[in-house]
Amino acid sequence: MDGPDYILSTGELQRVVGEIVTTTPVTDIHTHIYDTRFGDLLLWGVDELVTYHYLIAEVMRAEFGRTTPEEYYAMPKQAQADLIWQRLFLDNSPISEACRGPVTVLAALGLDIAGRDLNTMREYFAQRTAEEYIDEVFALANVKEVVMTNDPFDPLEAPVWEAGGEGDPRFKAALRLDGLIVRWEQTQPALAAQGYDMAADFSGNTFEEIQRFLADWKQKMNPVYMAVSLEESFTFPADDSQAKVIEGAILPFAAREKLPFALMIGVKRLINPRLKLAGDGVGKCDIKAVEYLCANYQDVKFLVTLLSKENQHELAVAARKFPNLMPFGCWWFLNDPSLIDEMTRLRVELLGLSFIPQHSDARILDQLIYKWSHFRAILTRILIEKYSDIMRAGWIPTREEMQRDVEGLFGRNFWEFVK
Ligand code: FIX
Ligand code: ZN
Repeated sequence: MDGPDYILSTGELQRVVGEIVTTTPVTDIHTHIYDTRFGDLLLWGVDELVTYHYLIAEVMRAEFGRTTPEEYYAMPKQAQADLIWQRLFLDNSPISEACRGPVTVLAALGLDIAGRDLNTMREYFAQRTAEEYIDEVFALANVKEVVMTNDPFDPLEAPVWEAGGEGDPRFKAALRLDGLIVRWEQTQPALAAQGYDMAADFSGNTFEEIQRFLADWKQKMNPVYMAVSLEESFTFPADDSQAKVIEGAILPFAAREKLPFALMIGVKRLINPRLKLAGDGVGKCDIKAVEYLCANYQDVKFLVTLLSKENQHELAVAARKFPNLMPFGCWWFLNDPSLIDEMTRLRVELLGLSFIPQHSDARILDQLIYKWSHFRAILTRILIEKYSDIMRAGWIPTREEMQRDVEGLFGRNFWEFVK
């Protein structure tokens, strides 16, 4: 009978870790992609890939003094892509992470990136349907399933949920509540008009009625968690409307329904409004709000990702204190190789394997390919180093143990946390 498959040499370790990380499918716990029943909300193809809002911010720098944001946004989509391709890929080498992404994707699809001709690449996408391209991208990215960002206040998305029906089982729902929590003053009148007995000042049955709204949308979406993006200025407890909605309705609902609550904190919304979706900035948040929530609501499970590099060490330390706190991902402005490397090492050293190392935040389907291949390369290097450290002391990991570890990072930690 075969004994354990011990890893006995550095070369073998490098090969085996690389194989495991490459071949283990991923659950991507936060994205902005959709299954095909949501129609045009699903973005895919080279023109969407190249006009991703990260690249809009970068082309506005290259175009400073030549093209204004208003002029850019007035262009047709293909003209926007042509401008970005010319300025960020042809006039300058595409070495920023946001530029490198499309290069990785187009190469993975087998397209002629040496030719660098955008129109030739467009022909490839013109021949595909969304359904078959989803299969192709999920296979190339080795992604098993994704969690969407589902907004009950989105006029294009809400009717799809109201219509009911089954979606693609690879696409799980997340109930996104920025409209309720962050924009209470604008949203409350609309919900009252829908028949929810809610008052702007939270009097009467307002908190019960907010929970009825949550229950209605939990029924429609069957979400794996609730989520909100909060600015860097978020404090809790507090006397503002977002803290009241969270304390009076979200937390009791989360505890009663055993539905985790994802806190995404640190954005500075629209520091440059002219850039629209590309106009958000970042700020260090007050970790005391996260510590207070985890300490005082220990029957609620908090998935937490923070946007500022400066918050990462204190988030990992807080996670050591609160088992109901699950740090996840290298979010947005942190999704860059140097910061992913720093954050992931920090988390392994402080939390072992008890965290969720990455999510893609993909807004365009194709991005799954690069966001996961870039991350896998970094994780491989880190795991080789960490396994080597214990091997030098004589602790020899088996292949099965490493496979178990990576399956935890790539999905089991999430599913066990949210169940
Ligand atoms: O709040 C969020 O879900 C953010 O991820 C987005 O608003 C942001 O635009 C993004 O896509 C970052 O990657
Ligand atoms: Zn996001």
